[in-house]
Amino acid sequence: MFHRAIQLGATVLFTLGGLGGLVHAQDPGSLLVYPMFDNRPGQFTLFAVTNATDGLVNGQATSVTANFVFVDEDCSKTYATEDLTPNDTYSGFVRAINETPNSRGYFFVYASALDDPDTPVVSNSLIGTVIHIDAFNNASYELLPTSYLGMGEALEPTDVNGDGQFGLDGTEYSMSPSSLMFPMFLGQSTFGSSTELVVLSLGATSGSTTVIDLDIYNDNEEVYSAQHQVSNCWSRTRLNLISGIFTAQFLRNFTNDDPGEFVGFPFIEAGWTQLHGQFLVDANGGNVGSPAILGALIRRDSAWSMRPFGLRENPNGLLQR
Ligand SMILES: [Ca+2]
Repeated sequence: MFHRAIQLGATVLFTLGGLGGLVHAQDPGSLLVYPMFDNRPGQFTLFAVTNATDGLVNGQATSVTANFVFVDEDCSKTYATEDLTPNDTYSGFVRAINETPNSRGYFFVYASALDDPDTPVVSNSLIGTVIHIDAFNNASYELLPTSYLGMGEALEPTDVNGDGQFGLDGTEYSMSPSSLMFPMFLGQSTFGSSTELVVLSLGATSGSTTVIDLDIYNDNEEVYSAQHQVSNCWSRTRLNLISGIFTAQFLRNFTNDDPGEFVGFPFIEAGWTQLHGQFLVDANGGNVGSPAILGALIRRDSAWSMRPFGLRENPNGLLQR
């Protein structure tokens, strides 16, 4: 039996900018970036992608091909496709369509013209989710993808500059968040965190290093700085290995924390954190400032996950097939 997945607060991503300044729940998109899959023994990732279209574009039904690109943590890739008629849903175990053993990382799904993966198109109708089952820790939790809007009219090709890459720059697809804001973390054990940070470095390639700045706040507005490095494309790291600032011992004994909080159980320490991609260096020494990152927090043993808030202000995102 598995615990019920509990999504704390941050399951709804609010977006600003490029959308007339309206604040609303995440829109269906033409490109969904899912934060994690895991094919290791005892790990089971269930996916879903749904073509939630109203069905009519210029009087024609909008069937598209959903193209899966699985990006392993070492940046190697595995591909799968499935045609989606209007209002079709496609779901199952990741390992049924990506048989690479022990592979883990992130994946994305983009809409293309029917049976033509080389022609990504605008079809802002894709919605999806992942449910991950961790049989080792008797846990399961949901991880929602980040939705990117295709820019332009329905079924128009999105690769405006013809470079074969997905520009998350506001001209091909909507932009990425400029920073990731997790509204809460709980103070971690000094001897081994139960909570892990997942980071996706969207522009990374094999051999690259992404340097991420963290602002870590206690529960009383005090802020501390830390840095985290992601090798290759994806990482999942225990918080206490990123910085001792995340530990309950540090927050309780070495900061001016609020003694009345955590409300109802002040022995627990809490804070919040904000991440920003500082730079990315690729294997050839190329350097990108403010690289686009996405992420999630996963608390392994008590089975919850948290996705960040963020404002759509980073035009540096690039995904490669
Ligand atoms: Ca492009």
